Amino acid sequence: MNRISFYSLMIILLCMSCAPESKKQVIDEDVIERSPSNEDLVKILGISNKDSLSSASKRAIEMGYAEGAQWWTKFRQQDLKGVFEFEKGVVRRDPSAVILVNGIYYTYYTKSPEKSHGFHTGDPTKKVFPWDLSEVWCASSTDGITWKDEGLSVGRGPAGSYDDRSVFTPEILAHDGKYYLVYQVVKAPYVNRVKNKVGMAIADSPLGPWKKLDAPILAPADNGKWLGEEDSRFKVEEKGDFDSQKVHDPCLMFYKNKFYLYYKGERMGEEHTLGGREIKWGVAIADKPEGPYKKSPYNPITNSGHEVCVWPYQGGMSAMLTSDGPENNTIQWSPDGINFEIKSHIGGRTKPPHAAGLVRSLNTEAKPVAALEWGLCFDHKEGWDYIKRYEAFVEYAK
Ligand code: AAL
Repeated sequence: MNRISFYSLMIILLCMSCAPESKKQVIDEDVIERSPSNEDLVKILGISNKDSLSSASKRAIEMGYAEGAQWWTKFRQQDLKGVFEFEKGVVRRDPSAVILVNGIYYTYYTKSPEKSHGFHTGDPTKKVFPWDLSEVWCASSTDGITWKDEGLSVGRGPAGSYDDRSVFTPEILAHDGKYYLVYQVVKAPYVNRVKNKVGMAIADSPLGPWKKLDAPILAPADNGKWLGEEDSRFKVEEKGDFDSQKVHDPCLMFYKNKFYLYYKGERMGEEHTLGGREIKWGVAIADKPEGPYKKSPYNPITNSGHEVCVWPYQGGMSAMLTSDGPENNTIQWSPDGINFEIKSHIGGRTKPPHAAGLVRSLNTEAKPVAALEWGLCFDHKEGWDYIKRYEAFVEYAK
């Protein structure tokens, strides 16, 4: 039963408790036409008395909590071998999707040496975050377990360029014989108030050589206003749009004959709401992979999430939202790549992976969450980020 019919049923149930006898019969017939029946629904949800619905029971009806588990799954994670074996002294994180080319899997990831020191050292050359002073590197594998170092894909630009400080958090799209890497870029100095943009590099082979575009393909909204000169990203006169400071975690998809660049927005003056950090996703769409990208008028397209994770399913787009916001740890689906609805809640014991890099060669149409069968993610150990493998291990509901 879809969400709308659940919602209608809730209204009907509420009306029934106060409807006169003659009207009840009409409503009952209406309910019988929509299955499950009123009585079945109450049983499915384990509600003791249909005439005394608690707030939780009303919400269960409204939100469709009795729907099947076909969008729900658990995850387990394992350490990898080769270049992705845990290594102290090197940051490896935010793996891209995994693409399969001529029988070999390729992934791209953020790599940087040494620990970060935060923003208060007084030395602008010091690394501020684990992803500062980073580059995009490549690894390959034939079995998804042992990964071989394929070296640097995209490095930082020369001093004064838009990506002279850090290039990181890549995603990959293989399309029409070409390879498109999209990634975050930061121009020095890396201060709290720095704006983060998205860059692109293109190659004819997964191993490059990669050619960067002359300018970023996506920038933050320019409608926020900082308050004063102190380097605090929380002090603002105006917060601006959801993506007024940073456009992050780009993920490029070829969809409906266009190029959909999904991304995470971070806002100037970010606050906490009932869901935690104010983090939302947007999408920008172009006719050609190089752009120009136009932000959707429907942005933001999520209320929550962190690293972007999307895959096609039945003509629409699915998404796994983790970490932040009131809808964190949910799997969602939209018929049009824009209007997402919650399909399952995967918090608690399901252990959703961080920064999931999906395997693009999996048959995403096999089941709602078939795209999540295995992939890459990252974790922290002894103060260092390293790349791991995740697997979805629950048999999907029949
Ligand atoms: C990640 C991503 C982006 C952020 C940082 C590195 O998990 O959201 O890439 O900038 O954290």
